[in-house]
Amino acid sequence: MAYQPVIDLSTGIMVSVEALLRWNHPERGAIAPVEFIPIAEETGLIVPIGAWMLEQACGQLVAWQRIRRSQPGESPLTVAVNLSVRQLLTSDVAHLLRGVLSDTGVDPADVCLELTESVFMEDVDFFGRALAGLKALGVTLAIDDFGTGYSSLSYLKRFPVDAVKVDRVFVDGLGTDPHDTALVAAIVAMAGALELDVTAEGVETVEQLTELKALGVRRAQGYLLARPMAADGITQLVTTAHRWGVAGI
Ligand code: G
Ligand code: MN
Repeated sequence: MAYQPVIDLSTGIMVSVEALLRWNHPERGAIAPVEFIPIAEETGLIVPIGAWMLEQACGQLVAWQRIRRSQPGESPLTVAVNLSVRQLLTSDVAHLLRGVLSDTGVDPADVCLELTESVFMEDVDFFGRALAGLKALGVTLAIDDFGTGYSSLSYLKRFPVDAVKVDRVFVDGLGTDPHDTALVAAIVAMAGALELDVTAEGVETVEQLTELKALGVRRAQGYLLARPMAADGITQLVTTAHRWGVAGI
C-alpha cells in the first residue's frame, strides 16, 4: 500500500491521504495499477484486496490521528480509499465497512470512499441503494476522475456524493490551455453550488497550482506536492508536522 498526501492550499497542511495499491513483483519490478487492477477485478481478487486496503487505511489513519492529537493545534486528517464497481457488485461493502469501523475505532466521517463515474453509469437503482447504505454508516463519498466518464449531471442529483476529484486531464493544461481553465472553473462553480468539496488531482507544476488557487480550489494532490509513499513516509510527515510552502502562492 502507498499513501499520497492531499494538501490544503490555503494552509499548506496535509488534510487527507489517498490509499493506493502498489505491486512490486520480485522479478518484474513495479507493476502499474492500470495493469493489475483490471485483472484483480476480473478474477474477483479485488474483493479480498479491497477489504485488506480498507482495514489497513483505517488502522493507519487512527495511528496518524493519535500523533496529531499530541501536537499543538487541531489539524484534522482523513483517509480516502478507492472502491471498485466490482467490489460493490459482488460483495457486501457495507458489511465490510461496518466491521472495519468497529475494529479500528475510526470516525466514519474521516473516511472517504472514492468511486469512478463508471459506478454511476450502471444500474442506478442498485448502486443508489448500495451508496445510500454506505452513507448511512457516516462515511463520505467522492467521485474520482471527475469529468472523464460519460458525465451525466443527473448522478449528482441521484447519488449522495460529498466531493469530486478533478481528473488530471483538466489539471494538465492549467496555466497554458485556457480551455482547461474554463473547464475547471465550471467544475468549481458547479461543485460550489452543490456544496461539494473539490480536490485537484495530478498537480505537477507550480503554474497548475497557482491557477488552481486562483480558481478557488482548496485541496490538491500530485507529484509536485508529494508522490505516493509508504505508510512510514506519512508517519514522518505527521510527526514533524510538515507544512507545504503553498500558502504564499
Ligand atoms: O484514479 P486515481 O485518481 O485514484 O489514480 C491515482 C493514480 O494517479 C495513482 O496511481 C497515482 O500514483 C497517480 N498519480 C498521483 N499523482 C500524480 C501526478 O501528479 N501525476 C501523474 N501522472 N500521476 C499521478
Ligand atoms: Mn482515487
